[in-house]
Formats: sequence, structure tokens, C-alpha cells
Amino acid sequence: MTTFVNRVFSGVQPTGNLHLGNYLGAIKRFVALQHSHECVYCIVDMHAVTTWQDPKELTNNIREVTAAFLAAGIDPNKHIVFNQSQVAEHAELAWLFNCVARMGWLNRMTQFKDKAGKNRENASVGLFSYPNLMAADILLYKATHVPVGEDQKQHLELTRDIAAKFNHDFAGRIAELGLGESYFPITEPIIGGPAARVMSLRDGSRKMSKSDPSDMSRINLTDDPDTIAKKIRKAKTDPEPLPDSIEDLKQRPEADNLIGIYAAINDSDKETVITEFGGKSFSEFKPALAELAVEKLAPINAKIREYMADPASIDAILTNGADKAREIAKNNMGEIRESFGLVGAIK
Ligand code: AQP
Repeated sequence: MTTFVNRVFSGVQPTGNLHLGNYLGAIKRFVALQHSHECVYCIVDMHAVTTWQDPKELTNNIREVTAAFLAAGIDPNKHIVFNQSQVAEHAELAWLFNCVARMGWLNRMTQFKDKAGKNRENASVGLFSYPNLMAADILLYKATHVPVGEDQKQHLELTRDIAAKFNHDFAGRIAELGLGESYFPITEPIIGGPAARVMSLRDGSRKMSKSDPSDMSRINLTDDPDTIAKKIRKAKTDPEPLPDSIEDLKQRPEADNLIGIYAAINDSDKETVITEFGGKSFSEFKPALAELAVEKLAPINAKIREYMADPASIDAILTNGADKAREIAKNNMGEIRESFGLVGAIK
């Protein structure tokens, strides 16, 4: 059995409107994992361009996601923080994975169906092969664990399928080269907790999303305290008081969402929130949630603004992170090229 270093990889797209779902489902958990793992955190700008991005806004959004990582507490000195396009090996491995993954596997991806919608013929090829680039991001660093929101579960399964197929197809070659029994780990997703899927504040059946046309559907990490409080006050709810048991939340998506948000922000769980607020009305619960959200998000918001006032220092952090990432990427990519038998493999 090949043993792998415990390494975390995850990424966030710089597509603007970074929201509470991205924070609770991903970034907040990235911060926690720094204490137990070696972490690689990436601003996945090449994923962003699978749909149209205004060039100036994209540059700004890359910096803003970096600022959010730093403001939330990610330490770029102890871990790696960089933007994907600075390490060309991501694109190279994605190409090779285009040749490992099967059409049938990608045809099953629900995110492509959701994002392409009825306009499938006009979607970019990149949007279709997006999961192969995601697999490349993760496996380039032989990451063993990936913290993500629930929406990314299917892509993680595809990453595992690609790793397993590569390990199987090239088993003889990998052994010959002395690269172990398996070259890639079968990466474990880290999904769960009360905010694995934060829903829209306007519709409890849709996930909170950057691309929702209604700004009232999400709490942006750049929203000021008044806006956060207003969005929570106006969040859709039903007329009943909060339930007394988790069981009763099943038929009440909006209540479930707000209770999950409260629990995740407060590092607690839905049971504890229900013990405190069960039987109370939303007019009591919403101000408590707004106060908690403002208390936890306002300092992050202030720090994002501070970092954004000095773009040159953000760029320096990204360049430094890319240098560290490239060291690992170059070594692994050399071995992968050799595994394929490509002539001129660079070590
Ligand atoms: N609503 C959510 N609840 C929990 N986690 C979420 N994530 C996204 N939305 C939620 C997690 O955030 C991380 C970064 O996501 P991304 O930047 O790769 O983009 P995404 O998942 O496509 O995010 P959006 O907001 O839904 O963007 P659009 O509107 O463009 O589709 C991931 O770990 C994701 O799971």
C-alpha cells in the first residue's frame, strides 16, 4: 500500500459576490484544517473563465478572494495560497485527464447541466470539461483531503474515478519507475456540518449562489452590518414558530437554512440552536441571527477592505505562493509525463 502525506487542497472561483455559503461551506473550514494538515488553497481563476468574465473585474475578484482567505485567517506563510493560472502544470494535467476521463462520466455531471441550462450548445467546452481541471488541481498535489460544499460532491467522485483509472492503467509503468503501487491517492472529500449547503435567503430550495440575480438571496462577505441585518430581516420564512425538534425541520426548508446558518457561524449544531430557540417566533430569532452574523462577519469584512487597499501586497503573496506550489507541481508533473511515456519528460 502506498502511503501519502496528509495534504488538503481546495479552491474558490474568483467570480465575484463571495457569499456566506462560500464562507461557511468552504473558507471557514479551510482555516480550521490548517492546524492539522499541510494545506494548499487556490484561487481557481482558470475555472472562472469557463464562463465570460470581464478582464478588469476578474483581476479584482482574484485579489478579493485572496483578501477573503487572509481575512478569514488563512496563513500564507505556513501554507500555500496562490492563483491557479500562475502554475501552468494545472492546465497540462487537465489535458492529460481529458484523455483519461470518459465522455460518459462527464455527461453525468449535474453542475454542467445546471450551468449550461437550455443553452447547452453554446456553453464553452471548458465548462463541460471543468471537472477534469478540478481533478488536476487536486491530484497535481496528491491531495488526500478536499473540504468542499455539498454541491461539489459529484466532482470529487469524478476525481476519485480519474485517480483510480490512472493508477490502474499505468500500474506497470508506475512500478517500473519506482513510483509506488498507486501514484495518486483516492482523495477523501470533507463535507458536512450544518452549512454544507447554505440555501438562498429568498428560496429555501435553491442554494445560495454568486450568480443569483437577486442580491437579497445571499449575504456577501463585503456587505456592511446594516445590509447583513436587512437581508436577514427580509429572509423568507413560514408563519410558524421555530420547531422543537430536528425532525420537524424536514418540511421547513427556510427555517432549516436559518438555523443551520446560526449553528455554523456559532461553531455549534442545529440541535443546540433548537434547544435555545425552539417554540420562539422568527421575529425573536432573526434579530439574534443578525447580531451573531454581524459580530462574526464585520471583522472579516473590515480586513478584506484593508487588504484590498494594498493590491501590490496581495499580488506578492500570490506570486510567492505560486512559487511554492510550482515546486511540488513540477516534480509530480515530471513523474506523470514519464508515466505516460512522453519523451523529454522534465524532472
Ligand atoms: N450555498 C453554498 N453552501 C455551502 N457551500 C457552498 N459553496 C458554494 N456555494 C455554497 C462552496 O464554496 C466553495 C467555492 O465555490 P466556487 O467558487 O467554486 O463556486 P460555486 O460552488 O459554483 O459557487 P456558487 O456561489 O454556487 O457560484 P455560481 O453561482 O457561479 O455557481 C466550494 O467548496 C463550494 O462547494
